[in-house]
Amino acid sequence: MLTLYGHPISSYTWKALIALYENDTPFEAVTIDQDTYADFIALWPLGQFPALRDSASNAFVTETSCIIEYLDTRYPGPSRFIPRDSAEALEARRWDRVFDNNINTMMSKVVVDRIRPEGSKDPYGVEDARRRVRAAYEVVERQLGANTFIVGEAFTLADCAAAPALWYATRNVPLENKFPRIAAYLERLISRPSFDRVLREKEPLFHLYPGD
Ligand SMILES: N[C@@H](CCC(=O)N[C@@H](CS)C(=O)NCC(=O)O)C(=O)O
Repeated sequence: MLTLYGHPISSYTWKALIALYENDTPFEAVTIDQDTYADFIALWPLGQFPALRDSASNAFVTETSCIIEYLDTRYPGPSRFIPRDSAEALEARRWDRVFDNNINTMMSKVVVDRIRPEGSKDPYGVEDARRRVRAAYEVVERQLGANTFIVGEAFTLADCAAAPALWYATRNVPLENKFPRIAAYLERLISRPSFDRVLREKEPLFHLYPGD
């Protein structure tokens, strides 16, 4: 049995959920909250989520990119997240890093700053994070070209990363009509059944998200 430890409004949890939903992979979800946090820290002292436990192999996998590769290897389904061609696989892994490092994590800096106590806010760090997200929009817009998904016509690991990263980032660092390919790509991701399911399930909890 697979167990996913995560949180319903966490962007990285969404990334792993998209991969699980793509192939209808059975799993149970454990929400990390005040009641479960101590148990989770005992399992994974770094405290970052999501994490995947597989009781069949006794594996405990962290880092969403590794969780998705694990699913692709151990629980393959119709959606293959790592392309078979090694050059295409490299591109999928590369764009996965761009969405995580330059958009998702930067966007989190902008959002987390809103709930920091007065006196510990970091306006310089927030402005730098916004600048990095805008720079990433430039490269993603260029990369998309006529592609349906970020590395071509197939939905890959990198699109699992892109969906929550762009969904949250565009609410915090708007596209301002400058990135029409990203806007259209995000619409394609939103209409993908796996991501549509994540959004419909989590919508009742969106009010927990620290908005402007
Ligand atoms: N590189 C990690 C990032 C995971 C991450 O930053 N998760 C956030 C939740 S969306 C988190 O754990 N935040 C709490 C913390 O960093 O302590 C991954 O891909 O899994």
